[in-house]
Amino acid sequence: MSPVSMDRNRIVSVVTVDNPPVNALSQAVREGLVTAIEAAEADSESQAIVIICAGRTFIAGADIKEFGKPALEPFLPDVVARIEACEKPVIAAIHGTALGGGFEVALGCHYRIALSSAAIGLPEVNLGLLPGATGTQRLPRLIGAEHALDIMLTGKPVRAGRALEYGALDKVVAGTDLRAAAISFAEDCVAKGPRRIRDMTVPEVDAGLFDTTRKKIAPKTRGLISPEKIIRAVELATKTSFDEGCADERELFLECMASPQSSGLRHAFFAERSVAKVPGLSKDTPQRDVTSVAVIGAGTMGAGIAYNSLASGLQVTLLDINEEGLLRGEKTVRGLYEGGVKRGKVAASDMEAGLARFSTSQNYEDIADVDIVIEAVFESMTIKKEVFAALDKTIKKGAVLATNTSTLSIDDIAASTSRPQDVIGLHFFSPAHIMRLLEIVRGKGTADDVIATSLALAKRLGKIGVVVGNCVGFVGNRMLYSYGRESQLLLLEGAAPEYIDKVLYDWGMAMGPNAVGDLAGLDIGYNGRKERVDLPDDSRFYQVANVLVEMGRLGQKTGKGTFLYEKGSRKPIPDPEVDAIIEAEAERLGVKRREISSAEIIERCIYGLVVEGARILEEGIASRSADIDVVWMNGYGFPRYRGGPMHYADTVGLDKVYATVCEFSERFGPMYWEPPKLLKELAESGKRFSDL
Ligand code: T1G
Repeated sequence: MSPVSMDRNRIVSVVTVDNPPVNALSQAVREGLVTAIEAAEADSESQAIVIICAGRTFIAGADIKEFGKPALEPFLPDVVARIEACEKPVIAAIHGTALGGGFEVALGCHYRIALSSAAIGLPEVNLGLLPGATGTQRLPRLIGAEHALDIMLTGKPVRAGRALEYGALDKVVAGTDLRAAAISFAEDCVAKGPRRIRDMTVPEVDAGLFDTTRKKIAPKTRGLISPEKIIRAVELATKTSFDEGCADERELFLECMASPQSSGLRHAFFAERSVAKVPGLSKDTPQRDVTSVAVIGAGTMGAGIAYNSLASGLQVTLLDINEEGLLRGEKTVRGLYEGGVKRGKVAASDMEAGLARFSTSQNYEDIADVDIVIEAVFESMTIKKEVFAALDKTIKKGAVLATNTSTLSIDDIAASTSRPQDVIGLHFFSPAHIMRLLEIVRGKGTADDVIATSLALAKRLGKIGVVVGNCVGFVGNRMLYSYGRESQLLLLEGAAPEYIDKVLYDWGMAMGPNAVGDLAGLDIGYNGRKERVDLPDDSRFYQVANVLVEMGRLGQKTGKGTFLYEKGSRKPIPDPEVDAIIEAEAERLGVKRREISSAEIIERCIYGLVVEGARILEEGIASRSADIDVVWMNGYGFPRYRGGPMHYADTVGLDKVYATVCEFSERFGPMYWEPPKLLKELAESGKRFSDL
């Protein structure tokens, strides 16, 4: 049965697309649209055509699931052209989000009407692509090159009101009966007849616009290829005929589609949606109601979690037994709200409403009735056990008891309560109100409905919740130890801190490992290592960081760590004193120093992640390699266009990765580089992590 149907209401044919969940432009939808337009054109009773969608949104784009497979006719640009060529006026009736190819279909229509709650957008750049169904040629003709470039380069949706101002929409209606409004609008369009964007020319642009735009976006689009191609396509729209411009766009689009970057970004898109489907957890698992939260510990993390929960509409109590600490935490929450209002990100009314739901306390009796507790006290097992024992005595039965620990065992913490089924890890990443990743760590006894409740809470907090198993460091930090271990060893072996950071930054990491350490504070890792029961028997392990911490060089917060920092500046400055410290440590440890290539730095740090990721999969700590990718792209600044460490390894080819890991095992010893069995098996069978 075609996902496209048509009926007629007096002189207006209504074409309805119904292809849940988002009316993506699958082959059947594309074919159905052409068939419907041709039928309406042939219907002598019909004088105008409306294209509308069932479900929650207008067409949200091409069907990304079809990408990477042989393209099937009718191709989308041809569908759009066929709609535009129609002799009768065609009206796009938009609700929800008309995105990508969906908005390009609307641009092929002669007029566009939308609900005031709707939005339009061309987010292809987020997938490493560009609008490939003539959007780069039509939108500049309709609204001018400047706004068109902004919409395509940010990839952000534009709300209906603003789109109307730009001229991207012809009419915006309030209320919800879009069909009736569209039919009536279509009747008004009969006299006007078709208005084709292809017949327009791009309004005059300032000659410097394109180069100014290139300079403006360069810092953010580091390494990405599609933004430049978008600018090129729009530039051509101002210089060539519509058909020539469309031919150029097609070429540029196919170059993007074939790029590893687009493959990485498309993988990221689906991976971030698949994490919510936890193997073995039915999607109908009941959730516990969560309307009130208590956050224990008013430090940076606790205050960030409290603010994030308030901004998500929850009732929040921030609790700390230390009065001064509690006052500081309360001040931080208020400051985050005020900052948001000042930057125009938060409405003053939302701040008032949030603060009205906010309270502080110094005793557990006040939080006895909350639905969930999130503990964010000092990273010490002793303290956490005390807190959970106290919670067990006072918090109502059925409440979720969550810990924000970044590495400690959930099972050990749960053991200090009489209700391990209610205990779970909710590992937020600093700053807690900004970082999208939330590691949801299930203990041996954690109940399914507590996991389901945590996944729903993650979505409500605007986070990507990834369910992981309980081990030292869970998924993210466990892999960070391997990444950091290699970067620390490379220091001893002769690579300067600024060289390691530059190589990995240029490769795509958001920051180099040494700058990250100084930002977070070298003492965090140092104290974490003290709590670890699984440290390798290797005197070189993080030795440089240990020496720096013991000298009081903690990083930015003390003005120096691995790098120096001038007062008020975050810019890392290489410090010859640190070079001398590293050389002395290398000498003491008997480490021979040498010239180290950038390729070796990348392979040792990135394959260090991949090897640990493979072990994590073998142990079932993560259920899918895509989950590991989501963790590292959203918690550790791994470049999205490389799709995460496991997807990256798949694109390199596991046979090549395996061969390098074997070589490293020879050169540096099996302690760290013993190839995981899983990697060997996949490499030898020509498979990928994503095949698991
Ligand atoms: N293709 C296939 N599946 C899609 C899809 C798409 N375009 N968009 C969403 N889905 C699936 C998604 O995987 C999930 O599936 C379900 O729909 C709900 O999505 C030629 C080349 C529309 C704002 O980039 O931004 O057009 O997990 O969880 O939070 O120029 O989905 O349920 O099985 O995100 O309500 C351009 C991508 C494509 C829009 C809805 N369009 N989608 O958000 O739901 S390229 C996009 C979104 C293109 C043309 C080019 C969001 C949403 P499942 P969801 P949501």
